[in-house]
Amino acid sequence: MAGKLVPGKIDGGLSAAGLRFGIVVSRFNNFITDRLLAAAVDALERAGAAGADVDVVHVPGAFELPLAAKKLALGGRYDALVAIGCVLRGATSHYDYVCSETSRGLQLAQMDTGVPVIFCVLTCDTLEQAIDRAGLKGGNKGFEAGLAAIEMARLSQKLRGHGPAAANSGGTTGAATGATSRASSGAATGANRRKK
Ligand code: INI
Repeated sequence: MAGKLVPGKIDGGLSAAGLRFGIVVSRFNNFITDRLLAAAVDALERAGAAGADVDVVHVPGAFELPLAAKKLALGGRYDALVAIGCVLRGATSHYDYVCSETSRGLQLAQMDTGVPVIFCVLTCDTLEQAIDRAGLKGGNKGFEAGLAAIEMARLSQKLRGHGPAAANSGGTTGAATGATSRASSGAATGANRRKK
């Protein structure tokens, strides 16, 4: 019998149809962030997202991304968010503060709200490194971020049925709850479920 156990597999798909996305993008270094944004939108569109279901919000710099992302997440409209920025190292320690607070704030935004926030903030020593990651040598991190947003949105829909609250709510066992959740189509979006 040992070795016959096949674990249940839970993962997010890559269909964006019916999902809602918010993209927060910084104007600072917009030569780079515009390219990341275009690629993120391209990824969502190719995966089936509708134009009316994707909103883009601009902020001054990377440091402002977390607050805007958290406000969008709290609004309950979006299944996932993408935060886009580009921080380039300068001669002072300013870079370190902007990088650490931006990443920390974006992580807090998703952990506090439960809405996935994809980290698409380039932190580079040189402009050349950033250009490479915004469509040249290193591919485009914006496209990767768009795909990550779709996957995390879908995964979040599935995991909603796997938490302690779900296991305790219907008097069913965790396993039964999980099986029900796995069998569901996932058609109802997170945004719809969160609506009061
Ligand atoms: N913001 C960026 O997005 N990238 C940078 O490289 C950057 N640098 O180097 O200063 C930057 N600074 C601005 C910062 O994000 C805030 O907008 C500003 O401090 C106002 O709060």
